[in-house]
Amino acid sequence: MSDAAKKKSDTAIDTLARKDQSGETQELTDGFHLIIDALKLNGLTTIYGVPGIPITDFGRMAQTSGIRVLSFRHEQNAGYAAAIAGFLTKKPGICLTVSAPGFLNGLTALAHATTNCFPMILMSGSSEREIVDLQQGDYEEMDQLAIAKPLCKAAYRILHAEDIGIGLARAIRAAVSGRPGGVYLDLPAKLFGQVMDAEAGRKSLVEVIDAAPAQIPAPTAIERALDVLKSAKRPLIILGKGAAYAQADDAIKALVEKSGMPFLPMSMAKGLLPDTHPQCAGAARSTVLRESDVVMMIGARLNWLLSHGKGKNWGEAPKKFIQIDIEPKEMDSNVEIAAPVVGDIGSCVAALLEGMGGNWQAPPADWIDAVMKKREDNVSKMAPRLVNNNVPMDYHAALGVLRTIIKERPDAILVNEGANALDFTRGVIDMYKPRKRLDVGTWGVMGIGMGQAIAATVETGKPVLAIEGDSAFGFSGMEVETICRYKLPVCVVIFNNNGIYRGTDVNEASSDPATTVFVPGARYDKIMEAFGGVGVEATTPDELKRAVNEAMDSGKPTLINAVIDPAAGSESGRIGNLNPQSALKKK
Ligand code: OXT
Ligand code: ADP
Ligand code: MG
Repeated sequence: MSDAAKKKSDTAIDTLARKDQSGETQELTDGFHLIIDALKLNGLTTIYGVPGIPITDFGRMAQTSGIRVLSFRHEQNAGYAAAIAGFLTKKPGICLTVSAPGFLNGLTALAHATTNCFPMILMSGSSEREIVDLQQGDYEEMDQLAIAKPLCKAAYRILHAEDIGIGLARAIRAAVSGRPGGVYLDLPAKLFGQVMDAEAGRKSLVEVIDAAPAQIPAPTAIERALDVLKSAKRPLIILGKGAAYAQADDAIKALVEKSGMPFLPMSMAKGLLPDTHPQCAGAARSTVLRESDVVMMIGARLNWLLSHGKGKNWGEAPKKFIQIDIEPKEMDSNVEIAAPVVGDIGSCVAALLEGMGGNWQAPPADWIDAVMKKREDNVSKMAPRLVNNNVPMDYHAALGVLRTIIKERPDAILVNEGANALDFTRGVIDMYKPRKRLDVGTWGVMGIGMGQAIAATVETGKPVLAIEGDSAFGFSGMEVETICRYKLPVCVVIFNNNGIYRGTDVNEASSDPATTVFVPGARYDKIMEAFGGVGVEATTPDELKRAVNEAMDSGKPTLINAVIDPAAGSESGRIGNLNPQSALKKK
């Protein structure tokens, strides 16, 4: 028997028994158990969700059968957890919701997963097809499949118990193969209770073989890319979160080091090589974008985060782009790509390394010197700001101590959202290891915080430090109860500046507060205490340092309300230029 066949026949499916007409006992299974067995067979052993009709019993049975089921307070947070679980593990993260409203709550996260190229499966219970299709007003009636379709990579509905194996196999393949993304799986209530012969059920399950097959680049594409690289006088490598996702860490490090080229990590690619690496150009960002002549993108898109590869941020110098991506349609999406390399990053990087041979010429010294000089200038400009004693604290004072804590604990996972709270943290806190920085991603979405924090520790066993703007935290704040309930080693630091961007806006027109301000002096730490966690208020860098170190040492759920000067931030952080009013002012 092959290993796969053995695993399948060993799958301990919970069965029911009934006597047939001749008095023989027949072993039976049902939809509930077949879904559980199909998940386990494919190594999907964690579910993030919210219970309710028609999936409550399914959650209970899954938990009984050894699947870890984490119940959240809101499906969107469970969805963000599943999405980041996909990023961290390269397996689809599973989110489980009830019908219509629960499904819709999960849908934002599914769209986010698709946008960010994270594999995820949203499994939602749904109402009776016959009633939904005739629009007769069923409980939570909604044509969920039709609604999900445009927001994900693929959407499937399973109507019959015998199709569960195939249905789940299709969902897994769609989520992880090629460019990863979100998949919707519609599970009508009636499916769960459908009964079938246990042996036939067992045989109907599918263990997906080679779910994300290697995609080997064409040798001509590799040659072309190497020719362009060789012609470079001022080369740059940009590492994106696709490179972090690919888990080809050693090969990427070898390529960067062999090339001798400066590299710029996108936000979630920080740490793929340490930010302190001599070739890291993170602190010379504008210089390398503006001055480079050849740019090799590895798992990064030329979208808004890279000014679409054109315009003033990219300077006057003509540029040639090499792009490594698994998605052929990504090429030429914004500017011409001189050397497209289509394939999976592991295979592409390995082929490039081989093609570079033993004596690759390092880039001209004047280019490396110019980049390093800019980097050192920026680093030394920032240094004094990180040790200031302003009262109340500004972002830099608070981040100065958190930066040291991450340096001392490079295995901890940093979750980060907000505007100023995001942008300053990204710049100040160096990362040392791959996939340790998780944040708002391609959409800049607020609300990923607690879901990501929960999944990050559940999936990796590592402690989490979540640095949150006070507004950002509010989108998922109720999940601190979830963190306490599951006793997770998560330390949340809220940069509390009394509002969105700043806490200083005033509404001159009425007694209502301005639209961007919150209750001044709010004590977010008390929320954590309400659920048995540790709450601390920190007004100085020393207090902050002590509280975070204690939390990281103890592993106890902790929330620190770090009081930040309400005037310290700026509108929209570093992307204020995207506000329409700011564009108008420029005209
Ligand atoms: O080279 P130069 O000289 O230019 O310098 C650069 C680097 O070289 C240098 N640097 C360094 N110097 C020294 N040392 C080191 N180590 C170093 N590293 C870098 O620093 C500069 C800057 O570098 P950076 O940051 O790399 O470069 P830059 O130019 O900023 O990069 C451009 C971008 C675009 C790549 C970058 O800015 C980026 O990644 N931005 C992401 C921005 C983003 O996604 N923001 C979130 C969305 S904002 C807004 O939409 C918000 N909302 C609305 C909303 C959202 N989003 N979602 C939902 C569901 N609903 C509503 C809301 C409600 S934010 C928000 C809440 C905000 O309030 P909070 O209370 O939460 O937060 P606070 O603002 O704190 O109050
Ligand atoms: P960033 O925001 O960090 O710039 P993006 O999300 O824009 O990153 O880009 C990630 C890119 O990585 C996507 O275009 C995606 O197709 C690609 N990608 C993801 N996984 C792989 C992989 N294993 N091999 C090749 N490309 C990948
Ligand atoms: Mg704020």
